[in-house]
Amino acid sequence: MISIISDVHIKKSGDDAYHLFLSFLNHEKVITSQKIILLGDIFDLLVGGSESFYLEYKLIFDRLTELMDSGAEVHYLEGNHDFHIGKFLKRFLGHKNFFFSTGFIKIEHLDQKILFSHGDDIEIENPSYKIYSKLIRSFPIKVLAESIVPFSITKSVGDWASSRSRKKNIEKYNEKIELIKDKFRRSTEVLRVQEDFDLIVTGHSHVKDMYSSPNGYIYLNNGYALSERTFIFINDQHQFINLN
Ligand SMILES: [Mn+2]
Repeated sequence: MISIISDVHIKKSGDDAYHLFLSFLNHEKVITSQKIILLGDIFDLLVGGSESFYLEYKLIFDRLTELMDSGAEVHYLEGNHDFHIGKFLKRFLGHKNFFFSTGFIKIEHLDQKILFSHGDDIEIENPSYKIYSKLIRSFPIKVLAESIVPFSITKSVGDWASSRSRKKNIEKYNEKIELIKDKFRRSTEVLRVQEDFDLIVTGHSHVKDMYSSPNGYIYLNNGYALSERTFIFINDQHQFINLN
């Protein structure tokens, strides 16, 4: 059994998103899952990571550790709001059951090939985003984010950048939802030419979807967790599960 959530966008300890994420980590289906996939943009912090970040979200990191101690694998795929935190997560979640990835991953489950991607790395027709993403992930910025700049500064840079990004998102999501939905479906079709999978799960678009491709695979997207209040659960079937 696999439980997946993305696009929670926790901005600070104690906010609605924070509580939603904790209720996910305490859900009986998540507790009994062998794999828990955190599919990017769990945190709305753009860059960096430090001890202050750990202390602010201690309850979350302790809960993740408990789940891993009980045998669950936790896979963290970085999103476009929470990248550069790999080194930090490995330090604080340094656990044999913790796996971090900057790109998509493939998992075999009950004879099904499942591909998990945050979604920004497979999105077609977004050249300006690709340039921005490449720049922001470049080596000097990574070094700054991970080691030199203190938490308070990375946090305000992160706040500034994510408020800019939100503004862009409003423009972006003012396009018809159906256009976004269609674009992400087509993105999975394009990826399918190179990659083999029976099921593909992404986030990032903030548009919930369950789509059966004529090419013989299924695409799932949980949407924006805070408004959908669901997560994806996969056993021999796949479904959206409500969070309270
Ligand atoms: Mn995203």
